Amino acid sequence: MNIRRRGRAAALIGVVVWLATVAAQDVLPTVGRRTASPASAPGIDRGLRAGSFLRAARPAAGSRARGAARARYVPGSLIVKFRASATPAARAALLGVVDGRATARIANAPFDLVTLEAGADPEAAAQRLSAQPDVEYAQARYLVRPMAFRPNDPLYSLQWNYPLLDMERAWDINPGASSSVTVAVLDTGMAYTNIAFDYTQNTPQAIEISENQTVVFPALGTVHLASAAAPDLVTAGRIVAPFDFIWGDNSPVDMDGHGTHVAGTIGQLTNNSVGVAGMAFNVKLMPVKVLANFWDDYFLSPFVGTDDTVALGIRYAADNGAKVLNMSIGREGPPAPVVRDAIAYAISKGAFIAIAGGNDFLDGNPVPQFAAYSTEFEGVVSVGAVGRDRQRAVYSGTGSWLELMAPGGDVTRNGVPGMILQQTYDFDFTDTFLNGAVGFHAPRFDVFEYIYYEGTSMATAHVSGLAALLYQQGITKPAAIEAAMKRSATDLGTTGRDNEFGSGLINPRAALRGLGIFR
Ligand SMILES: [Ca+2]
Ligand SMILES: [Ca+2]
Ligand SMILES: [Ca+2]
Repeated sequence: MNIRRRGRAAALIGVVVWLATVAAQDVLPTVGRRTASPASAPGIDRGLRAGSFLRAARPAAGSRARGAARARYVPGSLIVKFRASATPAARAALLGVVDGRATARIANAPFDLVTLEAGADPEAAAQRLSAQPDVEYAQARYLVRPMAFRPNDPLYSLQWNYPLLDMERAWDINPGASSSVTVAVLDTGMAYTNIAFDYTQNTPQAIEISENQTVVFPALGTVHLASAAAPDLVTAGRIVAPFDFIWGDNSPVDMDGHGTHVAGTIGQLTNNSVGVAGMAFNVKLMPVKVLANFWDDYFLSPFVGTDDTVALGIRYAADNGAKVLNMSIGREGPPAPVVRDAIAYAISKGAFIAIAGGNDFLDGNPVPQFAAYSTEFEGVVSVGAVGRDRQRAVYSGTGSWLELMAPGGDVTRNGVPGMILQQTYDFDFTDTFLNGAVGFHAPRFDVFEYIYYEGTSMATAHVSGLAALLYQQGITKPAAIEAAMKRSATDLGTTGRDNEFGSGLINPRAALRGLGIFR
């Protein structure tokens, strides 16, 4: 019997997936998975998580028709530019054409403002004046509004994390980066394609599902597991160079949901009238699976997620053109020189790396690997989490290694709506092991929902998204990206850099506007 310890935290709360410690590394299994069919049916989108989680009862503020019932122009007034040849007498005569009462010349402006009789239609009056030979143009005084990009995604109003970062005005400067930028997501995989595998397990498996709790799960035999692309994440051309360092092939199917949730915050399809929004919604995504979770363990994946798989993933991503690497992963314990080496390599290849700062503040606040390396490298940033009140999330680790903050959510202070909403698997269909051996059955990886997670994992995804925006804007050196983020960050806590908030909360708009200084 094969006993594996798992570092998985509560399924509902997408805390950092700590690397599992392996009791004994197994030889490559003769069972495992094999491709059953290249494609399965498209994913099923079950919408916002129901039950104990917040329902989408309120209409999304962003779905209201913008400006529908609002005045389009200032009543009773017009803008007119008279031709230079028009005499004062001619100008006065023209007022009569529109029942105008007076004109006012604006200092240093080549046009006049004409006051109309109350109730006059400025558009009709403008049309009449424009037809006059002494008038170059006439128009109503149309109201101008901020062009802040507000995504039409129906659940956007539940994503407090983007307004907290002033993303609507940041997207005005750079709307979601572009497909020229690839972000690698080193995680539990990603729901990136429609594919099915046969998995075989003929032996009961003893698996530690939480600390000091090991359950013997019955053998499922050979099962046909359908996986699907997350409907609000994947579109044609979105995915590049997927690879799986847990199964040793190029099918990094997410068998957990964490990686898919993280990928959503980085690049969820946005303004597509579906679901939620993401930070850098035009980037390409590279799923790189470096972590195993329950189902990988149960079906005896050849690798389980250790420092070496992480190192391989980092090198692979850098070698295959990813310019931003998201590492919402970590562990506590001794340093990982093999990962440090890989980080240095990735930077030398021009890749920026964001690493989760760890969720164990309340559990002794250990130094998180691999975030601890961030202060050694310009171009690697460690990320802590704030809630919607900008306070440090209670779980978010602190220390001299901490560099920047981003929204990660805090259920303890702000409730479930204070967590980070994204699309990933409906865990009712994946976590059939939650009740132990009772009711244990094969999972489905093709049923999706919008669900709240919290953690420095979620915070890290925002930093990766901002890195992609900066890269596309022309700040391409990893060190320059880090410098731009730090110099533009909003200081929190005690004045200046501190161990609780690092350099502060990322400020995407300010970072994007800092071009030229940091380029
Ligand atoms: Ca969407
Ligand atoms: Ca750094
Ligand atoms: Ca501070």
